Amino acid sequence: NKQLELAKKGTVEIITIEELKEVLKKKNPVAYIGYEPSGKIHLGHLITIKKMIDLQKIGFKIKILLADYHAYLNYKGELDEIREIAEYNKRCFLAMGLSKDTEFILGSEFQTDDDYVLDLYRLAHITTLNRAKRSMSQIIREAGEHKVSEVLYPLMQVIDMVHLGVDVSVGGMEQRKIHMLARDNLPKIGYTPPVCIHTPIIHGTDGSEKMSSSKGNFIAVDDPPKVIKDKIMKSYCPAAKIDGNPVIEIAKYIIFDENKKILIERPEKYGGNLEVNCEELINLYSSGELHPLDLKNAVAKYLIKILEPIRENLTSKMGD
Ligand code: IYR
Repeated sequence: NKQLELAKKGTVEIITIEELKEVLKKKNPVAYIGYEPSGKIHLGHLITIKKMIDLQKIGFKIKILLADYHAYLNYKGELDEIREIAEYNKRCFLAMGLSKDTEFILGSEFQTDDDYVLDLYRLAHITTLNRAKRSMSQIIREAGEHKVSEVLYPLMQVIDMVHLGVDVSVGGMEQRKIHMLARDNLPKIGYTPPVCIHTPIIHGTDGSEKMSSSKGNFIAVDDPPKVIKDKIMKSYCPAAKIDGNPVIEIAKYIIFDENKKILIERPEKYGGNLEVNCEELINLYSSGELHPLDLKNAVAKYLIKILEPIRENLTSKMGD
């Protein structure tokens, strides 16, 4: 089945495939993803938006939640600043190629509705503090003392799924524990949880756990070519190492998502040019036959090409 193949492409896991098959039979299935508005939209966001575009292509209606209250609860700033950033994020997401009928929703448009809040209390009633806290381990902003907002956040994310009427919820692997909380606890308050699709997380250019706008270890979708090249050249990229190597991840999740094969240009004395698919690249690199510098040059070249239309879109629409 072509639809299912496209839905699966590049994902880490789908919970569950059987349920997804059922959802695909529906007339107007809905898929959603939420983002805390962020000053920089980077390759981590791009991986998930590309998945939303895949789902859009196979007939899903797409809802993008600009989670302003969530960002506020996670100490990302004051509400008015966050909403301004949300506007910019919406332009970035559209520039990445989502179609015009994508629906953008601010969390604050519905997250204080009476029935939303009542469901939040019902979920709070049955969810242990421990589980709510654990679900935030990869999402919470590093801070000193733990605040109640930390447990409000995941409960709201779970209630979002039912109040936005979604069949599928998409997120990076860091969202997994919140999704599992939804899968386990929504049925206890009378709701059917959505199918969960998880995409890979990309490491920061410094090799740290994830690319994050607050850590300055990202490549933004609107970085100019020179900046992209510079950031790739300075990226953590240990020879012969695949795991946790952000340059390899960019190749695997972004470049090979759009190209079957890539051309690696090398001087004759270092072995000359190579044309490789993803598997071949990974084999060559892990055997040490491909030097980090040659890998970086190729990745920078292709990444610049992929990001160019997004940047063009954004800058030409400036001031609209
Ligand atoms: N937890 C997400 C933001 C978020 C996602 C969904 I899906 C929501 O319903 C609400 C918030 C993040 O880490 O950015």
